[in-house]
Order: sequence, then structure tokens, then C-alpha cells
Amino acid sequence: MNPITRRRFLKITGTSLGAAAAAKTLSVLPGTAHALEKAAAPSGVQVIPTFCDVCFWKCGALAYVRDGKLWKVEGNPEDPLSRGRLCPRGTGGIGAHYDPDRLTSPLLRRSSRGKEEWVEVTWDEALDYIAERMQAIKAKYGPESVALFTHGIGGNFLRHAVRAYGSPNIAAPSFAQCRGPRDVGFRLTFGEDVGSPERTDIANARCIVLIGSHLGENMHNTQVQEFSEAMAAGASLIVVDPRLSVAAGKAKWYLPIKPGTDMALLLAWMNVLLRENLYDREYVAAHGFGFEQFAAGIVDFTPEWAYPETGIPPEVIRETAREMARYRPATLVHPGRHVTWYGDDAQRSRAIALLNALLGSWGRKGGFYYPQSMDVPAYPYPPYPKSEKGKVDNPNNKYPFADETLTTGIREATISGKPYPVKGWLVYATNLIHALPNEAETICALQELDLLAVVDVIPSEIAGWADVVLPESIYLERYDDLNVEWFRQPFIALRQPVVNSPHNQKPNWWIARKLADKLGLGEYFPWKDIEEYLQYRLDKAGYSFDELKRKGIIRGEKQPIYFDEGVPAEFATPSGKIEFYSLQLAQAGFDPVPQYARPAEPPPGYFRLLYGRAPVHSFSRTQSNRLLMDMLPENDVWVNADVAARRGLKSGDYVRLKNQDGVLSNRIRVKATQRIRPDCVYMVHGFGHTAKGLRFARDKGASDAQLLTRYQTDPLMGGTGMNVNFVTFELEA
Ligand SMILES: Nc1nc2c(c(=O)[nH]1)N[C@H]1C(S)=C(S)[C@@H](COP(=O)(O)OP(=O)(O)OC[C@H]3O[C@@H](n4cnc5c(=O)[nH]c(N)nc54)[C@H](O)[C@@H]3O)O[C@H]1N2
Ligand SMILES: Nc1nc2c(c(=O)[nH]1)N[C@H]1C(S)=C(S)[C@@H](COP(=O)(O)OP(=O)(O)OC[C@H]3O[C@@H](n4cnc5c(=O)[nH]c(N)nc54)[C@H](O)[C@@H]3O)O[C@H]1N2
Ligand code: SF4
Ligand SMILES: [Mo]
Repeated sequence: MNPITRRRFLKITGTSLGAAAAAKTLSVLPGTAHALEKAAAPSGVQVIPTFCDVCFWKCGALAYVRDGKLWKVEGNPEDPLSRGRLCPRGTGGIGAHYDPDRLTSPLLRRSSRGKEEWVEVTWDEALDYIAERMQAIKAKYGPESVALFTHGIGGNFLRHAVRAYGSPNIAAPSFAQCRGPRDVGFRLTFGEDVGSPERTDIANARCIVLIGSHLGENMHNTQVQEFSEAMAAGASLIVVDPRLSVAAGKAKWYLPIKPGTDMALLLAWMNVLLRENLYDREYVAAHGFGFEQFAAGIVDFTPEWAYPETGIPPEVIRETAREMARYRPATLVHPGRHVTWYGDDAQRSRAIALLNALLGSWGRKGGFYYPQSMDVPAYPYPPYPKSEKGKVDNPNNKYPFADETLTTGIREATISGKPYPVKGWLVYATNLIHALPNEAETICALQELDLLAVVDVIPSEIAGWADVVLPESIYLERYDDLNVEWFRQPFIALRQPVVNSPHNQKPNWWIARKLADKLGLGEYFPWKDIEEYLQYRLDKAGYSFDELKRKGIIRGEKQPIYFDEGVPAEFATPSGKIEFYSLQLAQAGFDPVPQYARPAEPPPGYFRLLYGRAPVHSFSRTQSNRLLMDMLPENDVWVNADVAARRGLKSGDYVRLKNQDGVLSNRIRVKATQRIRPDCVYMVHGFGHTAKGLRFARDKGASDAQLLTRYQTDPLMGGTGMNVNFVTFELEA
């Protein structure tokens, strides 16, 4: 959530400092026994609460240590996100601690970049190397010429160090390669985004619409738990996906849409809601802006018009629109999360926002709630130096609605040297080779650098290109910054060390602090260690660090989360209303009401490459984890059964995928199935590792990222639509 939203939020919910102080006596809800008392631990067993980091959901966990060794991790019953249960990846997280392929010591490159030949060095040597080069870059080009790529809460202290050093160029793939278009589309419409964890009231929804979001494979814990509760309570489910996902298997309506045509379906749905007068007229009248122009803008998009685009028959479009209207406002059209698909993604997300607005679901039970948070002041650091040059990623505001930094924009600037050169990359916990489309461009950018330093836990592909590799302690071995969560109910969560790091790994806060020292930026790290830092923040907020260490979670008082409960219906848009018509978009030269553009067809003999998640893996980060690999050791490529038969392929055969630019994948097993349309194929992201040091993960399955040589950039906000690549099969002997 952006700061303006946060301030507004504090105002409207009355969460002043006083209210926060009053809330702290309710740190554990009455009647809830303490988690650690419940977890009856046998003697010799220690139970330590922390939160998970196998993905970014941050579930509260209880880690068990037996005879000094990490034994198991379970959900912390006190935690509103996990509710006492972890997903399989969370449970398997201990595999990261025991991974024999872990980085064990700082490494310095001893031959040319990418050769993966190293010498082990001390932490001082490694950090001196980085600091010297950072100082040289600063002297020659200015501090902005060092960029930080980072993903997740573990990057907080390095982010702080890089800001202190003077660079504003800090980017995460979670914007331009993930949820950016969604957040922009929703903010343009409601003035706020949906956040993470998403403010979706799945538990109370009576009708759920999933457009691609494959909940159940996409294993964000709370959402999956709420989803199964809603289904058990009889919610009606509509799933739109070219592939019969796990969720689609439970749907009342499954719409096997032609990939890339969701905008046509969304427009037709809204058209039906208007024509049949099924939308929430009162809600729209009270909160809408520009409704007349919007209605005029979508008048031609009938179900008959949408049919040849989407392949969804008009009656199905009508019936599903009526189904949504039947349950409104408790109808949730899920906004999705990884929405960088076709390059028109912010507008598609805006159409999803508008559909929700017609159903009156924003701010209503069963739709989108207003999340709450506790007030924990930031640590009072000296102000950061002002950057004269500004950010490098989005010159001349080319993408006017990009409100976070673009990873791919930094990459572009690194290659072109414009608007100014970028000469150093610090990379923390993001495997840019797998996370960014067009690997060749990434490698081209790397060749321009005077410094590439990577902090990772395993010898990932991006670490393989580094000049210096820094081995981090895994999340079960370290403290991180506090998680002051925005959720249905406010809470603070602590990540704390459960076991020691097995070798010479160090936590990010230690690395950031030490590097800042070597850069002469010690004043920005006035605390002696992270415990002092955490203690300070909690003291200022009036909470007890000891209590948090014991429980892992401190919960605040529940507050109103719906308009009906007293949340004021205010919208931080220019008009102060829900913008059915967007003047901001019109002024910037974009469609003020979403419009449809037909996606390109695959060349003959080619299939659109789609990809997604498996419940037991996270991105490219878990294929070295023996416990998780035991459950899914390689990915396969889903091929429509008729297509497979025509091509002489059967399930279990190995093929290579060749994309439109001639790039050939690693070998991958065919899964011939009726569960996917004949015009596309599907694979799980994250496999097909190539790094030498990943002795176990290497060559298992194929990498989707390698095949994504093309991407379509979203003109509103710079997101990279990646579902625009096509592949064909090469048979394996
Ligand atoms: N287990 C697990 N869970 C995760 C993660 C993980 O790594 N592992 N990562 C988390 C993160 S950060 C994210 S962003 C989310 C991502 O998960 P989601 O937000 O659910 O998004 P995608 O991965 O894009 O969704 C892929 C689905 O979209 C379908 N699809 C592809 N093209 C189209 C199309 O044109 N139209 C429609 N309607 N559907 C299409 C695919 O068939 C597939 O079912 O998952 C989160 N949850
Ligand atoms: N082709 C393709 N590209 C995608 C996606 C896709 O589905 N397909 N999904 C997109 C989405 S939705 C997202 S959110 C991004 C995700 O992108 P990333 O967050 O970059 O995901 P990973 O590829 O898993 O890279 C994470 C890296 O962090 C390392 N790591 C893990 N734990 C730690 C730790 O505790 N400390 C440190 N220092 N390092 C650690 C891992 O070893 C790995 O090298 O990718 C995006 N890009
Ligand atoms: S959803 Fe799973 S992997 Fe993600 S934080 Fe929660 S338990 Fe960990
Ligand atoms: Mo993501």
C-alpha cells in the first residue's frame, strides 16, 4: 500500500497512535491458549515461532528443534495467515537448511563471468571488494549507477543501505513481472490496490470467479484455506482458464477461454450486466464516476461479439453474468496476482476492477475488505541523500503509471547506458535468469557491469554470473525485519533464528550493516545488532519483544473492514469516486474505458506457451530442496491429447520445446491430456536449472524462462507480458 493510502487508512479507521496503544492489551485474543503451551513438546524438544519464507505469504510457523537439530516446521495456530497449517512448501522448508548444495562461503570469481569458477574468500575480503567497486562507480558515475534487485522482506536492510549510499534504483520482479498491472488497474479504478496478502474476502464470497488464478496450484495458504471453506459452504465457482486447473475441476462453470482474449469476455460480461440491468445501481450511483461514458463505451461488446474471440458461447457468457449478479455483492472476481500475460494487462486488470465495481463488491462482505495494520514506527534513520538524476528505469516517464521501479527498465538502461550508465548490480534473493523474460538481454546487461554481487542461499544461475557471491543464512537461521501485516485483522509477526547456520553463512542485516560500514555509511546503522533494532521499534510502538519472541505473533484489535461496518466509502482517485471512466488515462492518451485488441495467433505448427505454479514448489528456488523434489522431481509439458496423438506423442515421452526464435529447451516429459486447449501448452515454472553448483536440481525438467525470448511491454506501467511466446516439439531419441 502506498503511503498516502496508509495515512488515509489510518484516518478513516481511527487508528491513531492512541488507538494502537489501547489495542496492545489484546495482543492475544481472550480465550486463545498460547501457541507454545498448546504445542505439547516432548522433552529435549524446543519449539520456536517464526514465519515462513518459501514464498512471500509469510505464514506464521512453529519450528521444532530436537537435540539441537532442526526437526520439523508446522503452522502457528496464533497466526491469522497460516491458522495453524502450512502449505507443503512451508512444511518442506527445512529441506533448505539441510540442502548439501548450499553456498557455504563467500566466493570471488577467478575466471571470466559466467564460468562459475571461484575462490573462497573471507567476508571481509568479499565485502571490501564490493565496497571498493561501489566507491569507484560512485566517483566516476554517481551513486545512482549502482542498482539493487531484491525480492521479499529479507531485502529491507540492503535496500536501506543502497538508499543511504544514494541510489534510488531498487527493483523487484514482483512489480513488472508479477502483480504490477493488477495494482495499477485497481488503483486507477478504486484509488487503492489489492495488496499482498490480497484483500480478497474469499471466505465470505458466495460466488467466486477465477480468471487464470489457479488457486490450489498457486498455493498461497490463506487463500487456499478460505477457498476450500467457501466451496464447502456452497459457493458458486466460475473458472476461466485455457487449462482445466485444479480449481477448474471444482467449478460450476468452467470456461476454456482462448488464451489472451479475457478482455473480450470481461467486456461482454459487463455488457450483459448493464443490458439486463443486473448491476448494483445504488452502489454505482453513490460511488461511481463517469458511468454514462463507460456504458456508452462498452455498448457494442455483446456476448455474440465476444463468442468468436473467446470461444465462449453467448449463452454461457449470459448465464455466468447472471450467476455473478445473483450473489452480489458477495461475488468476488479475483484480481489474480501474476497478471503479466499479454502486455495489455493493466487494462485487463482495470476491467476486472470495473466488473467488481458493477457487482458492488469493493468494500463489501464477500468481495474486497479494507485491511488493517498496527502502527509500528520505522527506525529513525538520518535522511537519505537526494538523488539529482532520479531513477533510471523509466526515462521521460514513458510508462506514466509505473509507480514502482521496473527491473526490466534498469536492465535496458544498463545495456544502452541511457538515460545514464548503470555499472553495478547488487542482487538479493532474486534469480534474475529465471525471473526476467529474455535471458539473452539479461546476460547482455551483465556484461556491461563493473560489479555484480549476488546474495543467495544456493548457487543459482544468477549467482553463477557474479563477481562476488555472498552466502546467506536461510530464513530459519536468522532474524529479519518485523512483518507489520495489513490483513483482515492487524498483527505483527517475527522471524527469528531457530537453528544456527551450518557454515560461514550470514544474515542479510549483518551483510547490509557491514557493507554500509565499509562504505563509510555507519551512521545509517546506529544499532549494534538486529535485536537492538527490533527492540527499539517494538518499544516505540509499546509492544514487548520478549512476548513476540515467545509467541511469534502479536495481534491487535479487530476493526471494521467493510463499508457496512463503518469503513467510510472514500476513494483515493482524482474524482474521489470509483472511476468507470478514467480522466487520468484519457489525459495520458490511453483508453479511458477498457477496449479489446485481438492477440496474435501462433504460427502454424506452434502452440502458445503458458506456465504456472505447482503446489510443492516456489519459482526457481525450491528445486534444490530434496524434500520438495521428492514430491515433484521434474515438470512436464501439458499437451492436448488430440494434438499429442496427431504428433505421435504420448504421456511420458521426452521432447524438447523449440520457440519461435529457435531457442531449444532442456528435455521435458509430455503429459497428454484433455485438460488443455489444443492451441496452447503448459508447464510449471522454475525447473530446468543450468547452474553447475546445483548438482541435484540441474537438468531436471525444462525452464519456461529460457523460452520466453519475447515479451510485450504494458504501455501504461512497463509490465512484461510473457504469454506471447510460441513453441513446437522436437522429438527426443
Ligand atoms: N505453489 C506455489 N504457489 C505460489 C507461487 C509459487 O511459486 N508456488 N507463487 C506465488 C506468486 S508470487 C504468484 S504471483 C502466484 C501466481 O499464480 P496466479 O496468480 O494464479 O497466476 P499465473 O501463474 O499467471 O496463472 C497461471 C494460470 O493462468 C492460466 N492462463 C494462462 N494464460 C491465460 C489466459 O490467457 N487467460 C486465462 N483466463 N488464463 C490463463 C494458466 O493455465 C494457469 O492455470 O502464485 C503464488 N503462489
Ligand atoms: N518465466 C517466468 N518468469 C517469471 C514467472 C513465471 O512464472 N515464469 N513468475 C514471475 C513472478 S509471479 C514472480 S513473483 C517472480 C519471482 O522471482 P524471484 O523472486 O526472483 O524467484 P526465484 O526465481 O525463485 O529466485 C529467488 C532466488 O532467491 C534465492 N533465495 C531463496 N531464499 C533466499 C534467502 O533466504 N536469501 C537469499 N539471499 N536468497 C534466497 C533463491 O535461491 C533464488 O535464486 O518471477 C516472475 N518471473
Ligand atoms: S504459503 Fe506456504 S510457502 Fe508461502 S509462506 Fe505460507 S507456508 Fe510458506
Ligand atoms: Mo508473483
